[in-house]
Amino acid sequence: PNERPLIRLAEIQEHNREAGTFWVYRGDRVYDITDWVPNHPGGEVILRAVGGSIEPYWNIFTIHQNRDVYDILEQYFIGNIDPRDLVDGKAPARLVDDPFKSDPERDSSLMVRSSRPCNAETPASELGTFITPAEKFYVRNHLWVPDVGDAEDHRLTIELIDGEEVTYSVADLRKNFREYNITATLQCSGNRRAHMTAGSRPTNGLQWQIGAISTATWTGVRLRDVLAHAGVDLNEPDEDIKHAQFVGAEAYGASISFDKAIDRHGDVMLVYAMNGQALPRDHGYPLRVLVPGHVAARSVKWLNKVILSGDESTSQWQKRDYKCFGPNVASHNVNWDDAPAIQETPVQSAITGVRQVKGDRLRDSDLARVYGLEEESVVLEGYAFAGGGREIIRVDVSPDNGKTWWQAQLLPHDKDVHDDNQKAWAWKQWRLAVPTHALHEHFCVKAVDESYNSQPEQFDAFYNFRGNLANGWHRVPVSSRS
Ligand code: MTE
Ligand code: MO
Repeated sequence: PNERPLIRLAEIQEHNREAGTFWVYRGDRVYDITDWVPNHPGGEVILRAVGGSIEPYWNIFTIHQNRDVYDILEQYFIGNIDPRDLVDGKAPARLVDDPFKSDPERDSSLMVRSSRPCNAETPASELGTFITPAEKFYVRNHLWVPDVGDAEDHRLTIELIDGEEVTYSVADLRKNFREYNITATLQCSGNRRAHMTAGSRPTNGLQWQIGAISTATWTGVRLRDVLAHAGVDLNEPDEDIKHAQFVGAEAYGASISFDKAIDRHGDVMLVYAMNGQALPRDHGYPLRVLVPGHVAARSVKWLNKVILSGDESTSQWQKRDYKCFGPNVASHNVNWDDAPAIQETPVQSAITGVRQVKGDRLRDSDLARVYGLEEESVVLEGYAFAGGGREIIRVDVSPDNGKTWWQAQLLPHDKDVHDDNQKAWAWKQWRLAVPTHALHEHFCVKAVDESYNSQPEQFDAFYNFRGNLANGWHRVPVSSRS
């Protein structure tokens, strides 16, 4: 028997974020979620949905499409929508306030994979320089760019394990802590996903080519220094602290191990500048955490909270999306809790340019001296990178689809940017000239890091349905030279 009342849409709309009680609907069912709001793991972003349908938001925050979440919602059921307000049995989709309307303008040379949210890769022509100009740096936004107003008004809150909070402005960070510059590469876990799809089977996610990776010099203060100031004993920290969670202003969140957060050689930073300029809005203005050597998903932008905790971040980007499973696992049979979140990343490399060079131009070049080349050659260029601060020690290139291999020349830039104690947080640029007669069918590249890790030849054996960490040999047809 349906003893619950029928509720008009207009009444639901009155229980919006200005009201004292918050209602939402899903299908034709209405819920009073007032008591749930303070417990919502994603925080206050839930208030965007109140007074209307929850569904447009669950299509963005897909972690909610899950039995446990449906069950929580059902506890707050208060009635059904009056059939007079239904069209074909459903409430009309309401117009949601456009959260993307204050997104910044972007450089037109970026290769856009999706525009709302903005996901755009660095063009190959810009991947050949060691430092990526900020406006060419790839953009990976899961949601909108939050409008945080002035840097002066922004606050970073550190929540300690006992729940106590300490708050800093960006000016406090600049004034009270030693400033550092770190040159570090950020790589999205989906970089080269399109190659996994092409080399094996379809994968879920943005089909990035080789440009979801870029390098910048970041300026800021060390997270460990700020944590010490906030009251954490770095020598004998509380045993209960296992993770440092990061919360972004638009609702994105992720976490890293507490060990990495306070590692003297981990170089985790709170950064406010990129390549000597204020952080651009797309890259986290006014404050971002930089977690060098980890997948870029952990370098949370628009940072407003650090939580020291016994638990990982509860966000979908920690608990779900950024994990790898065996080739037999698919979205219908995955158990997300079976795999750890991706943190440090494996070895990666790519060919970013292929140029035909005539012998006379080559004769006096350093390449000719290294390789003794006089005849017509093809010059290949690219990048190589490994996570965990592991240095790239070698890049091998094959001009004949993997039969014979040549060693590329590693360009020396990064020697200038880090002192001897610092780990290798930045990619290496490499170059190789190959005589035209040696070419056959496909060029391939693979790199080797200081632990002698390298890259798999094919994609099938490590295919994962989310297409993460796609680092099979990068192959380019010999015919692509220009
Ligand atoms: N931080 C917030 N707040 N929101 C986001 O969507 N995306 C993450 C990470 N930090 C993201 C975020 C992911 S998956 C990547 S790859 C990097 O930011 C991208 O950083 P970039 O846009 O500066 O290149
Ligand atoms: Mo990413």
